[in-house]
Amino acid sequence: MEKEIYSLCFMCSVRCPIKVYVKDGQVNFIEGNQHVAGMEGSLCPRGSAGISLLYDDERVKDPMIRVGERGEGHFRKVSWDEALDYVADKLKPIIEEHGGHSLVIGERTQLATHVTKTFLKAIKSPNQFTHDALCKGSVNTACRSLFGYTDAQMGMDVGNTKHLVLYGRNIFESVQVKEVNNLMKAMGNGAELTYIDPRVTITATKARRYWMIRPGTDLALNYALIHVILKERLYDAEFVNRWVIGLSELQDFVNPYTPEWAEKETGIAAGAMIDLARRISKVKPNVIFNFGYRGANHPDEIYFRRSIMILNSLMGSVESKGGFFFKKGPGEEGGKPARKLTEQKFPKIGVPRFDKVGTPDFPLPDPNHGVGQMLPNAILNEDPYPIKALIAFRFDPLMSIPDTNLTKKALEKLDLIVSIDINYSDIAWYSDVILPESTYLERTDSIQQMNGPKPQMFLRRQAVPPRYNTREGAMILKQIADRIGTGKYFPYENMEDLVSWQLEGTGFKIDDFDAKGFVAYGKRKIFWDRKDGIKFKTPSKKIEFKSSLLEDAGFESFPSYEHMPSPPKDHFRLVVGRSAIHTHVSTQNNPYLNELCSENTLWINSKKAEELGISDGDLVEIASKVGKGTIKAYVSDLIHPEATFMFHGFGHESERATRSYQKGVNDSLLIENISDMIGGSPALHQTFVSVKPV
Ligand SMILES: Nc1nc2c(c(=O)[nH]1)N[C@H]1C(S)=C(S)[C@@H](COP(=O)(O)OP(=O)(O)OC[C@H]3O[C@@H](n4cnc5c(=O)[nH]c(N)nc54)[C@H](O)[C@@H]3O)O[C@H]1N2
Ligand SMILES: Nc1nc2c(c(=O)[nH]1)N[C@H]1C(S)=C(S)[C@@H](COP(=O)(O)OP(=O)(O)OC[C@H]3O[C@@H](n4cnc5c(=O)[nH]c(N)nc54)[C@H](O)[C@@H]3O)O[C@H]1N2
Ligand code: SF4
Ligand SMILES: [Mo]
Repeated sequence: MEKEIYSLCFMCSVRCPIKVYVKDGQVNFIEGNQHVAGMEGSLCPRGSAGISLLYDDERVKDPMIRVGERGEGHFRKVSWDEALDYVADKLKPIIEEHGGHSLVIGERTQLATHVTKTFLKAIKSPNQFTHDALCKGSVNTACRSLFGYTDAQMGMDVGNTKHLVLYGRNIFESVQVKEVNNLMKAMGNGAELTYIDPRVTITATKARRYWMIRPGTDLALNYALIHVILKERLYDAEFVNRWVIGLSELQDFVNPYTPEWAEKETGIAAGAMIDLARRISKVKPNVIFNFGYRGANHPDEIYFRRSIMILNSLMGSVESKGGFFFKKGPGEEGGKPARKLTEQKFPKIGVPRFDKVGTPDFPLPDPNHGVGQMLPNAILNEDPYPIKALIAFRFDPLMSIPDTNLTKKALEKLDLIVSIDINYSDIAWYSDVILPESTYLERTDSIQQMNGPKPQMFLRRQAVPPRYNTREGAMILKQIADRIGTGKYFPYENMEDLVSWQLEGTGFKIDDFDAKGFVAYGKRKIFWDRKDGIKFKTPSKKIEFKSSLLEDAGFESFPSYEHMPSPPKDHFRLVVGRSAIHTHVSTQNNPYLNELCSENTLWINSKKAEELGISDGDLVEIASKVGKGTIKAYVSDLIHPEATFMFHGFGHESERATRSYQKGVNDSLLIENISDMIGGSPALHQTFVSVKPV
């Protein structure tokens, strides 16, 4: 028997639309959904390795309860009832004695996020956090400070752009399939690519212009670009006059930041910056300065992300073809979005979040996501109150929060740690209870509301039944809620029920997704009128260069640039990033992907390596203030002498994941837990490390 099912990939959280081919109950092929523009049937290597995840016999097959000490890795296989009863019996007294807020749930934003939030709201806990701040918290805050929208509410029309500037946004390795295809289409039509990175990535090799910037100095570069654009009046005057507040303040501010000044800071020739400003302004407004995710990550990151979006605003590339746009929801077509469990009425929550987001101590990060890297110190200092339990749901705090030793010390204090995972991740290995989720090919999930130029809804559909004794996350949380007395907030018995409940009032039914894997509210692409129709959500209804969000909270809109120090002698600035073959910390044990890339190496500039007596392939010791490790050196001219680079996600400690166990080094062991305390991102590239031969 053969069948074809439209679904959503989850080898990473981009959730590309896919088509799954099933023969005699086995998945034998997965490809991109041909009906979705930009997918063109393609998948990235990780998406294609979904089959290898499904058939991996090292994933968690049954609910497990720890028997030895935490981290020893001794577990007892138990039934679902026993595991769920165990968790509920531990949680009930914790909630009674310390309040619902003593439970934190950390998750990667996902389709079940509305279920997680509901679980916590029902017990009066504000303490759900997502990966968002760890990934791009300051991008989110920067966008809200300028436009009143989060970055997630904005999109980029890459396929029609004429010039794309990327600050370490390594599109051809840190992949989103549609974006890669759209960029290739645009480049085929003559679009120009400018790429800036202290390291030569694959994206660098495809760019028309590549600058090996001194690490951490992108903000200086941007101030110089703004300087030239304003001085030479290269901006879109009509757009700026209509929509921008604070142009003259910006003009005064960037006056001292000349290209010659920036050359000294960045190492990029002044003439090259002037040339870029002139060239790009010729094709405005069909240009994009990409606000990115990672790249330069420092305590002043919010100002860097703001500078990128200020450049776009000066180019008028907001709500323009080949520029940025605001994602349009079903309301624009007279439709209704899928319902979420969070729309129910809940008891009032009377305490601040564990990370203090939304209080005067940490006013600006997005409270819908929180700031995960605050968790270790919140637990250790019992500030603002004691935290007793953690559920890690598709999130690994040991590898994804900087300073693993600190995180471990904090987790030791907890009375209960539960993981909802598919793999023996490091956090699963360290947990008291592991509740195994079915993989994305084995489960139906909540609706994906996809706003964009065309509002749509997508559905992840079960392609094959679970191979092992696993369940869907939304069912697992409901079954715990049933046991702690909050089951009434979960009005479903299975995933089809939940999806049907979500679709009520939208005019669509679950079967409507059969034909193409998605439903659309309308046919047209919606762009607002750039002259008069853009609905900015700032208090002034304009683009706020001079930001009320920042200034009302006591921060400056334009603080002076602070020089980025070079590392001390024999030290480097540690910078990290993703491999094209792996997803963060999730896929290192995947049989196919492990075969392609099983460990990380440490990139070191050839001249520096020679000074230190290090040759390519040598084992070296890398050490920071907070940790150290041993790793193979990759000696090359392709990296700036001040930087040393490694892929994130390696160096797993979980012995049950035998292919990834102790392969390479975990970057979180080395990186200090420092944050941008305005925007919310971790300053992942603020740590200096020493490197020496072993
Ligand atoms: N040191 C350091 N820290 C970082 C970064 C860095 O570069 N360096 N990058 C940051 C960024 S950009 C991000 S986005 C975050 C990502 O942080 P995470 O979300 O923690 O990373 P992932 O690898 O996406 O997923 C983590 C867990 O999800 C599990 N998982 C995968 N699929 C499923 C599933 O279907 N169901 C369930 N229940 N579990 C599943 C995996 O086994 C893994 O344990 O990390 C951030 N933290
Ligand atoms: N294959 C793959 N693709 C992914 C993911 C994945 O895990 N694997 N994850 C997805 C997610 S959640 C995210 S957030 C994105 C991340 O996508 P990107 O933001 O492209 O992230 P990274 O791979 O971390 O690449 C960061 C780059 O910044 C460079 N860099 C370091 N310091 C500086 C600096 O000071 N200035 C500049 N200009 N560059 C610097 C690094 O050398 C590195 O090449 O990728 C997404 N796509
Ligand atoms: S980018 Fe790759 S791994 Fe991520 S969802 Fe798309 S196909 Fe899957
Ligand atoms: Mo991310």
